[in-house]
Amino acid sequence: MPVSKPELSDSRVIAHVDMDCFYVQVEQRKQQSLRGQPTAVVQYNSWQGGGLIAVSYEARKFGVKRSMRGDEAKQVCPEIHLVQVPVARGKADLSSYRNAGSEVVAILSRRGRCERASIDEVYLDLTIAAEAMLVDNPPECLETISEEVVKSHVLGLEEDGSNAREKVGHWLTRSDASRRDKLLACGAFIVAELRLQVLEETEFTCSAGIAHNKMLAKLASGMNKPAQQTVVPISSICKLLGTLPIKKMKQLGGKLGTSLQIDLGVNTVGDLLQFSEEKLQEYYGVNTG
Ligand code: TTP
Repeated sequence: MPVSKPELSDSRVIAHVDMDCFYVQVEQRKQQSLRGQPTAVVQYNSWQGGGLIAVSYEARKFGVKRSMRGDEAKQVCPEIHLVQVPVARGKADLSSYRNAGSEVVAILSRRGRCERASIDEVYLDLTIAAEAMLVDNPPECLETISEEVVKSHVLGLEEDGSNAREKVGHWLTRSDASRRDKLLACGAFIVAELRLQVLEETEFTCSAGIAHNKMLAKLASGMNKPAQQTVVPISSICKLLGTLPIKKMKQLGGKLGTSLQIDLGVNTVGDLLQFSEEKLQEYYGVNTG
């Protein structure tokens, strides 16, 4: 079900959940001896060892990258296990990955509406669940908080130093926080619980971003991988977007983004904010501007 229409609520709580090195995890579950081993899934075409399409985090430590072929990966990491993608009728058969993704969606949809964004990515609308938690079981009244929640990253909180978890724990349970931050904190609790359920029931780890909209949630889910989650409070947005390359913004990845870079010297969202709407309309017309 699409997660796109604004809710009646004053602010939505949206999570973007992205599985870690997904095809590898599916193959590691089929073949348990691969767990914890440097592993990659390669395309069915075996030329030069096949192109890598998914690389485990253990293999990434050796410098193995998705752009490599199997032979090259073996050079940088001789102990890597290469698993060929399943093949049916001469073509890659992705059904085991698709089904594994559906297992995860079934678990996530226990707490909110899910929109599957790709084979291993899901948007989750947690607005209703977070609002209910804030009324029935607010974070500030919890006696204990799980390890998984305090391991969250909260953008804008200084994370260096030994007391990062204490700071996160404090941020999540502040009684004087704004309603929006409290809703995000509830979202963080719910997502941490869901990620643990996914791990217990499917053996898969995933990472997540928790924010007030889809774009920010997606941006955050990739910031701390694997098996971690990142929260985007409103107060962190200006800094986050200020340095964000415009090419990463939805609809600016193509020609328009290139024109902004070449013709206007705009490289980040912060640069773009220096231009008035009128100025951009002069360059690109009323609608696009
Ligand atoms: P991704 O989510 O891009 O990457 P990933 O899950 O392997 O790793 P990460 O932890 O960095 O998110 O892709 C999901 C799966 O889609 C991936 O496991 C394999 C498949 N895939 C392809 O088959 N071809 C591709 O070019 C890409 C990018 C992914």
